[in-house]
Amino acid sequence: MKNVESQNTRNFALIGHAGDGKTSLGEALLHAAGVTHELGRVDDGTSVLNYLPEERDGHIASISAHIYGFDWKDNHLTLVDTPGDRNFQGDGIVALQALDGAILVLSAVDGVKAGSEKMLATAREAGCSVLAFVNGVDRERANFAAAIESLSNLGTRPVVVALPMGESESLSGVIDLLHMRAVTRAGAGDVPAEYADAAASAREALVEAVAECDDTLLEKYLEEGELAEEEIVRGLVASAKRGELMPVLCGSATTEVGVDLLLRDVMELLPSPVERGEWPATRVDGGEDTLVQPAADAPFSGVVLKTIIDRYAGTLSAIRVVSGTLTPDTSLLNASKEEKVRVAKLLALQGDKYVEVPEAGPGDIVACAKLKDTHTGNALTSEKGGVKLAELRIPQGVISYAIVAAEQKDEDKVFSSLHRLVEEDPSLHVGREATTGEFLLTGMGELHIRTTVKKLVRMFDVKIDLRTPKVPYRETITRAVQHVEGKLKKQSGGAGMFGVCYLDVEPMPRAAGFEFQDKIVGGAIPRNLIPAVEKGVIEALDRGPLAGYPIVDIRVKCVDGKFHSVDSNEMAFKLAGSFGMKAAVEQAKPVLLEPYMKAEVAVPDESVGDIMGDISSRRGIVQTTEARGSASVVIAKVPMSEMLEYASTLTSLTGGKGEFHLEFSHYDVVPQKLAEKIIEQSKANAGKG
Ligand SMILES: Nc1nc2c(ncn2[C@@H]2O[C@H](COP(=O)(O)OP(=O)(O)OP(=O)(O)O)[C@@H](O)[C@H]2O)c(=O)[nH]1
Ligand SMILES: [Mg+2]
Repeated sequence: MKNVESQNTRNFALIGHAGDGKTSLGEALLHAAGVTHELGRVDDGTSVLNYLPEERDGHIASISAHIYGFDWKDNHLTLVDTPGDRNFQGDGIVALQALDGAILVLSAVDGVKAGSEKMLATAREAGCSVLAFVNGVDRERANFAAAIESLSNLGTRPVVVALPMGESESLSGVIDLLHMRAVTRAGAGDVPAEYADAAASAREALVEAVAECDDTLLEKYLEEGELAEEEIVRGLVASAKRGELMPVLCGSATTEVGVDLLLRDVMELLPSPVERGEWPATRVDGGEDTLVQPAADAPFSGVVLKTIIDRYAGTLSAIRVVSGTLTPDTSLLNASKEEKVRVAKLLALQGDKYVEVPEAGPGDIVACAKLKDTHTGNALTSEKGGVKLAELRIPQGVISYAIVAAEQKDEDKVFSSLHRLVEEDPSLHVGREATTGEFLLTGMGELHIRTTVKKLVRMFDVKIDLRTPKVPYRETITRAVQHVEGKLKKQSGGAGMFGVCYLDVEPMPRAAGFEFQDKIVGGAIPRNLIPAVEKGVIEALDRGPLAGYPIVDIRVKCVDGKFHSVDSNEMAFKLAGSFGMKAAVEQAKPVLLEPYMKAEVAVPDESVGDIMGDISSRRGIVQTTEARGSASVVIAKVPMSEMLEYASTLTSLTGGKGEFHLEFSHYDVVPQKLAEKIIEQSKANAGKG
């Protein structure tokens, strides 16, 4: 890694829909920069970016964000190739927040497709400038104009900076509209006469768009009818940073058309860490808000954008340096954990290879091995004069499976191995659902979970079985009741126990949770024993009367009570609280609640009717349908219990052309008939257990 000025550093991600050619484009950029001698190809397993075994055999797709730092001329660039499939977007969403730019890769055949918006939205929130690259212009049925059109639904104005010369098999190069040159495999030259008109009008549209985003430039443009090259570039960089314009390039990753120009425009149009500017933080000493400048001589600060478990190197934390200069063998503070960590070597990341480097400055991305207790998203800083940057946001998993070790003897190993994988992939979560007692593996989708199971076998030689999880039902009350007695009286022989409380309960709105109010006046229950009543109430809420699920959305008021100066104690009032609560809920017409998911189902137009019909048959309510790129997206609220095995239904309804995404929406009352069944079932299970 060259020791370059921050001005000559670029950090960017490749984002976009699955299979549109992000990894291939990454390979083409590495080849164009002279980093790889042969063009790496995803299809024959020679890609240096898709290096995991899961990315190379059978189903070829990236399953993790991969980082590659490289030098080109006097510049240092780090590209992060992210997977397009929502199942695997977790660590890309985190990494993106630590970068300065993104290239949205889209297919020249179908344009922008549903599924790209999440990453695009993350890039924008993170303040990244976004370029678009229309890829696959060499493909049959490529349609550049339609692809540009599809970009205009993204809340920004696409502006073409590279025009394709030819389309499909006749694609021979691109025209660089910023410098009005034709770039082909033979090199750069004059724009051929046959493209002169098209190039001139595209250039005019470009200059006009730039001028319209800047009053000073607009004035000059209106007066002189043209802008200087330097002004166009400056205007374009600024409006792309604000998200007003999206510069669009094009070409083909696999035939390497338009890639040299892309490399140059990454340098020209994406911001350097210096242009990206300051980062908000708080001072470690004192805690005041501050802004961190990306200066090499400032105290060190950085964020962990990815964790890699390497078979030889151990756990590696990839760090984006925000300010200061990091050198080997130093101590740092993990500001998120308030713990000291020791940095040994600094490693530049080149896919699955690591190269030692002597230092890293603002904008550089380097990895350090074995930083104690340090996780993806954490903020690190120097021990003296340190600042705490905002931690990176970790996406929440949306689908859970119950897991059991395939062989009982492996039980401990299953959990320790899973925890290693969770370290590497922050969108995975392992936990126990208290109400059902099951261990749940939660991730971004079914494929994410199934791939994790395969990785467990490959990396740790342990097998787990996946089961459909039990639905986490809840219970609640539907009417208020007053003055319900909870009484404990034990006065026969030995020390007595005495406590009485009176409770009012009332329903609260959905998702309001639980509230306890102390309304005791005149010391009917001594102050110090009221928390015991609350404890008892909370314990009783744990198991509802219908089917043993937790009770939610309830307000409980302790309004009166009785006590005995000798026999009353904490235990007595806790039990009284618990008895009172049970009695009150029984009287307050309890009902069963079930979780609803927000489902987004993206399908070809012709399948929309089938999807809507199927969703209604699952007790779902379709809210809207909308067009996203070439797909139609059906948005609905559906009970979780009905969506546990939706993936196979969707495949059969759409011939494999559908995609769906679920996330928790809300709880609602289970219809009477169904509730009876669930209650019966739970009684039967309780009988068995
Ligand atoms: N003809 C043609 N094929 C391409 C081009 N770019 C990629 N491909 C092919 O498209 C397929 C998918 O390419 P990838 O580079 O793996 O796509 P990706 O966007 O990284 O996919 P995910 O990692 O799954 O999101 C491969 O078979 C590539 O060879 C292109 O410009 N032209
Ligand atoms: Mg890929």
